[in-house]
Amino acid sequence: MSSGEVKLIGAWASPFVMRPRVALNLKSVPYEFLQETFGSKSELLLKSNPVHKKIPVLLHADKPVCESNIIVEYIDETWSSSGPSILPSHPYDRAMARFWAAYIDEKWFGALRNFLKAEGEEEKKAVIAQMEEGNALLEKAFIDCSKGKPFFNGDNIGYLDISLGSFLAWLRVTELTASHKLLDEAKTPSLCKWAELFCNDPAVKPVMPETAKLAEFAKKIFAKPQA
Ligand SMILES: N[C@@H](CCC(=O)N[C@@H](CS)C(=O)NCC(=O)O)C(=O)O
Repeated sequence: MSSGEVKLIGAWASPFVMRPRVALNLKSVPYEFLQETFGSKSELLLKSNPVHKKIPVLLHADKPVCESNIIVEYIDETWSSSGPSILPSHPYDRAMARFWAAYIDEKWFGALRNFLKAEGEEEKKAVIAQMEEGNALLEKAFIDCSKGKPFFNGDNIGYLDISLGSFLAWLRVTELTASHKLLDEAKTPSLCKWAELFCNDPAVKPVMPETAKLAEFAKKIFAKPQA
């Protein structure tokens, strides 16, 4: 079932929505991008993802698929003969990619989010330590997974590249807001090199939010209500 209309419910600024967008680009699948308005949820979203009510949702011939990493796997399997393989071919490498993708969402992103919310120097220092610890783990994971190649997945962008790379724009905005480098060339040289290659990839560039535009958006959504 690889034919049928493809639609993606999402929003340009969402790191989770970026994942299926990169995957669809890698597979050269045309799709209609149905953007949600920040702060409200469309009827279509509520009907398509009644459990979590979150974006992204992929609609393939009107059938919904939810959760960004699951959507990326679905795209890889559905359009398996088009473009490079997104999941690694060896079961062990696939297991490692899924392990680190879960770590990124459950732990690493949690620290990044806490950094944006942290108040006071002590709280900020604690989150920076958490982030540095996470980055060091991911630097080592990159060296192990990439086996000397430019991406986690080898020669091409794959599952884990998409999983981590989707947060790079928000990472930059966080660095800008905090005037603190979170991905440091001296501490994580391989990740820094990888990040540059990822951002410049033709499947990524058109869907990577512009830092200044995202910073403006972040200001709006994190603005504290006036007392
Ligand atoms: N685990 C989900 C997370 C998706 C998610 O958090 N999406 C956010 C946008 S970045 C959302 O829809 N938030 C609305 C809400 O929480 O109600 C995934 O990977 O798709």
